[in-house]
Amino acid sequence: VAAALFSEMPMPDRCPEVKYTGAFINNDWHKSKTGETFPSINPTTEETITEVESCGKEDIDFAVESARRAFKLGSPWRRMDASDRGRLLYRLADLIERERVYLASLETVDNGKPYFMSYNVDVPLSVKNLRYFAGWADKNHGKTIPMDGEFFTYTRHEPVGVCGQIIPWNFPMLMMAWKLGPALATGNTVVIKPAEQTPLTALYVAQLVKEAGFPEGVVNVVPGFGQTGAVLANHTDVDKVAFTGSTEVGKLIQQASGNTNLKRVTLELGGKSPNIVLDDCDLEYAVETSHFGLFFNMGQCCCAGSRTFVQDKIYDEFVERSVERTKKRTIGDPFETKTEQGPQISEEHMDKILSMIETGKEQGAKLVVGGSRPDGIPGYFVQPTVFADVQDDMTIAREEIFGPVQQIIRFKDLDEVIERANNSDYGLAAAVFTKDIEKANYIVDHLRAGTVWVNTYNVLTAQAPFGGYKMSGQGRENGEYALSNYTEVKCVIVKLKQKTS
Ligand code: TXE
Repeated sequence: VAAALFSEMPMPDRCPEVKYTGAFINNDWHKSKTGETFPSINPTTEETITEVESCGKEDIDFAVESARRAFKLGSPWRRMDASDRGRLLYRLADLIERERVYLASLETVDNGKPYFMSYNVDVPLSVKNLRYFAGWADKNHGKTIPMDGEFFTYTRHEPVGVCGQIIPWNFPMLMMAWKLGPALATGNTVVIKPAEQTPLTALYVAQLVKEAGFPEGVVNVVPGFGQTGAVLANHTDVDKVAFTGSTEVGKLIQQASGNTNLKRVTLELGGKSPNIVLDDCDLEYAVETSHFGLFFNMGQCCCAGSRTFVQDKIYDEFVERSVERTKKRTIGDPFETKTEQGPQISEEHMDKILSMIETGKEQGAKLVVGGSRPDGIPGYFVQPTVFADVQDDMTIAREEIFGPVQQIIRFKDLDEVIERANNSDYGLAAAVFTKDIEKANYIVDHLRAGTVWVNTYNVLTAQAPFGGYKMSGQGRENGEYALSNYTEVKCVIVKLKQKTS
């Protein structure tokens, strides 16, 4: 498959011109009222790509006012047929597809992820997500209810209102699509704050929103730091906040809601996902898929399989083969098609990963490959790293590293591994590798995680729900389940003279 994709992939634009760096409010570009800018840095070269407007409270107020106006009863957006909302989303998807090479190139420059992935994963999955939710726009209907008494009762699925959407840097475009799709399909208006590390594709997509024909104020994109997100989370005229990011900030978002207007909150937070490899698995496949499950996107995935539990009998061979595979992992210029791993998102994040590696060594885990920055190249790179003999209570087995660092942990039997896998504050994803369907079902049923993969990993599509148990979040994104995060249910009860069955 990879070879086929390579041959069809057009050449990237290694220096994509950056066209939009302002705040997109009311379908227009604005300078920040703070008068400040911040640099967006290319993590491969450590150079500044461009300066971006750094928005503050006044800018958020302006964006929220615009979104509120667009949501007013009688506005073009509120009067629009649901099928036309869908049509606009389809058009936005088409425009993103038209700009596929440019957007994939810009994502790679701003984020550092391999162009092969931006082009074949991030951009097409964003397009598919918007198309999936476009299809829902005129299908998310209420019910009529056979209520006791002389009444005609029905429900309406109404939009929640003005939605603040705060997104991270690991999949900048895709996270924007995950947020925009269900919100717009169900008739909300949005104010999006992209991550400060990766604002550029979100700003370009904002211009495409305008070109697609969305009315003024329906989508607003406001670049800025965490404090700007905090203003949105605390804003009393925002009806809902959807957040993807750290568990630490997720708690602040929840508190902000409680301290202000009890706005609706959905959260997609961190994870420490168990990947359980049984001794009857297809070993070669399990090694390769577990490698992918951890190292994909430089390990910067909330659902990364960052606790690889391997059964006793195959443990040593699994470690040996994982080390061999990891040594072959190609790292370097993300525009080279052979590159599997680009740089981490920032210097700060690289330092955090390196310090976690030190903690792993200090606490007695066995470093079997990698462990430092590669020599002789600029950029925030971390060598692909594997730890063996990891114990459950070690920091590297408990806390999210969010980097290319695999922890391989030994276990003996099923009940033991289930208990250890569930012994975590997180519950985002999990996986099991086995040829025995009974064992697979048993493990699946006992794991406390929002997604469980069987003999696969990192399979995420627009149609299937995604979200966390426990401290990994609240609510579900994607699939039909996402719609309820963006709708209020209104129950209408009409007095009848006489009911008829
Ligand atoms: O996340 P933050 P950071 C995890 C991962 C990573 C760690 C820290 O473990 O190492 O979080 O990453 C905005 N109010 N994930 O510091 O700070 C911020 O501007 C409102 C998991 O980058 O949570 C950005 O837009 N918003 C994850 C977004 O929140 C605030 C993806 C995420 O940043 C804010 C990223 C505040 N007080 C990191 N402070 C996943 N679940 O996929 C920051 N922000």
